Amino acid sequence: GGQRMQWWREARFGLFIHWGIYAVPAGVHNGRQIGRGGEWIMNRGKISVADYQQYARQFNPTAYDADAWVKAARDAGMKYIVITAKHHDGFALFKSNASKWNIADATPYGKDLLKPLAAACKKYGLKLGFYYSHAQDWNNPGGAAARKATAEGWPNPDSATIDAYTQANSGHWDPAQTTASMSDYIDRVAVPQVKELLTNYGEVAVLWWDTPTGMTAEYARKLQAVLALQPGIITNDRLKRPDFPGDYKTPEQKIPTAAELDGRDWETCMTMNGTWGYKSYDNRWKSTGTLIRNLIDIASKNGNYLLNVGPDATGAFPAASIAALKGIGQWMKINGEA
Ligand code: FUL
Repeated sequence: GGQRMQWWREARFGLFIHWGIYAVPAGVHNGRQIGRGGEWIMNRGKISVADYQQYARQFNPTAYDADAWVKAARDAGMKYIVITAKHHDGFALFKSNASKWNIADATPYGKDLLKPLAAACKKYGLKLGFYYSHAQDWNNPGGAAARKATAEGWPNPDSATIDAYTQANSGHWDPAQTTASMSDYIDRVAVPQVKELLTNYGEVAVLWWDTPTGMTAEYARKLQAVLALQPGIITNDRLKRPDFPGDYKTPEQKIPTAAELDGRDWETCMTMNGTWGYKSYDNRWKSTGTLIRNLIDIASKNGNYLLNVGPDATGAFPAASIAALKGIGQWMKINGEA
């Protein structure tokens, strides 16, 4: 859809936000640093459902200021925001009637986090998109669980050993995860939650699916049908591969070379340090100069740059992320943008 894609093609620069319960352990479980993305801690650390849900009792982001977040993005020259409405841990940042594992029902904070963000996006004129982990869900029974082989081999050296139980149960590590079928999970959790997201927050510009583990064409069709609730919405290419290509491709943590481009729209998503979800000890920050050069490289090849911030459990952006956004904004001003 050329018309639907127009704003996105002009946007060039957006803010990705990975935020959820994983910001509480912040990369450390039982005194052990768990490797790779902080948002994968439950899976990599094989944390039981009951233990992981304990962390929700400490998720009380009273410093959350949606207005300040969106203003920081706007001042950096960003035109849209994509936030993890639900990541692989299945936790919903919104009030949901399809699962109690959500911000309003499972945390002391007790209220929806996406409504203020939608209001701030409207105020500052940014488009709002929702990331939704439609297949993987490690808390709602029946959701899929991926165990990816890595360059270092199988199992991932960062994770606990893949034991016989996990081998025999499609990557799950806790019997609580398998008390429903994936089909039930799609019908009872994923489809109703996507309906909630596309009904309760005004205009939703992007649905950002992720990791199609265990997806069938039937599940994909059910989810795709819900998009009719937002006639102008666009989607990425991660609903199910390769038969549901969506509107644009999503190279992750890398910028395609000119030779790799194939005429399809694309968006590089990238972290500012080494993790999507907040980790207390990840200090591998890219310099502001690198981020600006990445943006130039991407824009020159007609792509978009979706740059990530992982807020902490209080609701604050890491100081280094705030500084980087400011630095990019200064460059934008000098160079006639924003
Ligand atoms: C990946 C996910 O598994 C990561 O946690 C992150 O959300 C990234 C953007 O996509 O596939």
